[in-house]
Amino acid sequence: MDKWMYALSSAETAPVTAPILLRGDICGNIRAAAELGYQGLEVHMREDTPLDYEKINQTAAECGIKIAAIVTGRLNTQGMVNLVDDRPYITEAAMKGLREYIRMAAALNTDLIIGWIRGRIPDGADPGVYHARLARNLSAICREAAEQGVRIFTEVINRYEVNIFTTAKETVNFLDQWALSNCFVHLDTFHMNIDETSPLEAIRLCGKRLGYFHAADNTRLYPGSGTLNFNSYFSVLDEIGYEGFISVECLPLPDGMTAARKALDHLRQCEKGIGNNN
Ligand code: LER
Ligand code: MN
Repeated sequence: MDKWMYALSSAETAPVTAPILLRGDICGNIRAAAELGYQGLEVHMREDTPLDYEKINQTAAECGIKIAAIVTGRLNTQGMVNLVDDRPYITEAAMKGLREYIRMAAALNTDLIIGWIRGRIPDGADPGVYHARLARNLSAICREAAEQGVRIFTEVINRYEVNIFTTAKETVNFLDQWALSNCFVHLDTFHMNIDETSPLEAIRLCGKRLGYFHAADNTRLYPGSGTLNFNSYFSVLDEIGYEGFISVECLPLPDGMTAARKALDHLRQCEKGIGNNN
């Protein structure tokens, strides 16, 4: 029996450059995830995707799979909206989209990931203005999500992709300062390896606020392909009593199925070695 539930990233369609392992419809991906030995499926999709909730929930129950989380990034990359924009109609559209995602997550009994949809602070602008705007919008989203039993996970992403929440410390301080109680930190080993002085201390700093965890190796290939020490990550996750998913979000190379298999083999081995490699 695994200590954590393992999930893998999926989307109906995605370019090969995206860290998505399974492509195709959700029910097919649920079956593929189960056959590969995973317990969860992370779904990257638009907020207006038509879904047959009954069929998805039934397929998931039959396969012993849980939808690990819904990722909202496409509302930003395709929908071109965000939570800190200077134009109110842009932030309002982002809020409207996130409310659709909350309804989806509630219907699939899962949680929501907020990453790129946060938006960027314009070069040279006063960060305080954008932080306050983000806090106000995130606070409303967190409250509305909580009313529907959905948690918000905000992902710490490297500085080349975002400029709000690039380290665990910045994120934890923000959640504390604005008392965002239904918002949890989401760490990603690939991003941590770029921007955290000590990834292990970053995990410790999050403690009980850690809600979700992405696993990829240093070049974003599957865990076990590179230099990251997943034994030590797992030892610290165990130390803080982490109970969320370990979700493999890596490049589909040499192909998605092979990467998914190699990732799970490696992570299970590392889980067995907890405490031996700190
Ligand atoms: C999403 O989880 C992520 O890590 C970002 O880099 C977007 O791919
Ligand atoms: Mn990630």
